[in-house]
Amino acid sequence: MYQGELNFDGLIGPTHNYSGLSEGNIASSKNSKKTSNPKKAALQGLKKMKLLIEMGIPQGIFLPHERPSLSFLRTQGFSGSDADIVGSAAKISSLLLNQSYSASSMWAANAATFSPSVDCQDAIAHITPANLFSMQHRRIEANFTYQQLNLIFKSSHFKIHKPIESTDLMSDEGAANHLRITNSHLKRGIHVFVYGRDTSKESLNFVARQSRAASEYIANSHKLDMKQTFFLKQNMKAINRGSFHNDIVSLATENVFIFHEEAFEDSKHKIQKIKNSLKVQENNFFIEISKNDIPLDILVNSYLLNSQLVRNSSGDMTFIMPTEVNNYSECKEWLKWVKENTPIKDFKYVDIKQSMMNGGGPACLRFKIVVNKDEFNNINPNFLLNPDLIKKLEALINNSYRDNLEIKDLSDPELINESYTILDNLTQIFKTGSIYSFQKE
Ligand code: SUG
Repeated sequence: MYQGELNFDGLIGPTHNYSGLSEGNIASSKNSKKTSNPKKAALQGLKKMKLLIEMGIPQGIFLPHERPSLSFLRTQGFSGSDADIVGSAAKISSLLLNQSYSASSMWAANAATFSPSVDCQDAIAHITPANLFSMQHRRIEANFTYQQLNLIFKSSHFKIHKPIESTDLMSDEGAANHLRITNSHLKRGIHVFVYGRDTSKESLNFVARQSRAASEYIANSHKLDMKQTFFLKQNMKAINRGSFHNDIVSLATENVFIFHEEAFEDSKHKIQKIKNSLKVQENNFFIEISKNDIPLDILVNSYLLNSQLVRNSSGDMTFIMPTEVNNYSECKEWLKWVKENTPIKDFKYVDIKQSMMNGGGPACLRFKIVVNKDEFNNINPNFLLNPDLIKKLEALINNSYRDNLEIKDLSDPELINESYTILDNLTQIFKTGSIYSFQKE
């Protein structure tokens, strides 16, 4: 019987590719049109999940979404057989075709926002799927995410909300812009929602994806205590330098909150307000990274803070970072200081380069929740990794995923069936019945 932190990672789907769809995401633009390796990507993701299990932290998994999304292409005016739809999209709009093929549901931190029952006034855990309004290729994730959350979390113990109705002013990117600080996972905590904009007009080079109104809507519908809930604005400089989500410049686990000096607007004042609201002051570690120690650009390029910080079995904390962090002496210097001065004593590095090349680090790949024993028992066990499931997934990935996918391959009609066959196999492994639309037709 388990209680505490539990992560759901998105299983990387067979159409993982680099088509440069995310403006403002530096890695996605830089690697646009490069050849991807879906097999390597999925195995790298799975290896990270196995690491968490080895550390005694149970690991959940989300299935990939149906890609290509022919229903999306149909809404864009394409019709006929599956091959006709892809064929005419390839001729008329490669952008729409690429959007329909994106494997972006792997970044589960953008799947939804979670509030643990201990913090909600109705004592039930709340989950709201993100509408991902800002990016067309991600907006099409919301409905399937909602369906999948309902398959995994029993309604007696978890309230799954519908995604917020998509409008420009209600744009929501999920847990990537939400932090929770608490003395221990199952004690009451405070919530920090980080938004990019509060009007539709901001003078930015890139879109500010999270709107304040959406964050407020979630805090209210999750029945959080507003005295323990804060709304912080992202610093425009951070967005302009490539921090398209806040989880690239700050993170929090239990009593440790790490943030860059330039992560938030009006930072000193806002952080002081959060500190003042904490009931037990002395046990908290508010760690500010100064721009002199690590400039914003290095923080964004290294993805140092897009890491998983977890309580380990010895009671200290383990920091699970992307291997890219090793390329930056500034990060290594700062990590030395961290080890000497904070509860973070153990460092682990994961190779998830295939995801990193699209701007997704360790923290992007997981949806973090906190459950008590009763709630843990009300999660569908078919979605929790175990040695047998790992073996089956590794076999499927090794036997059926491509190790080379170029953008031009997305117009190959063979890829439609190939992808759907893999998804069909996954539904058999996970015993879900028919959940994809191609299985229902
Ligand atoms: O939304 N990349 C994702 C990366 C998401 C990272 N998530 C967090 N920071 N939590 C995004 O920008 C790239 C897709 C492409 O270019 O094909 C992409 O969608």
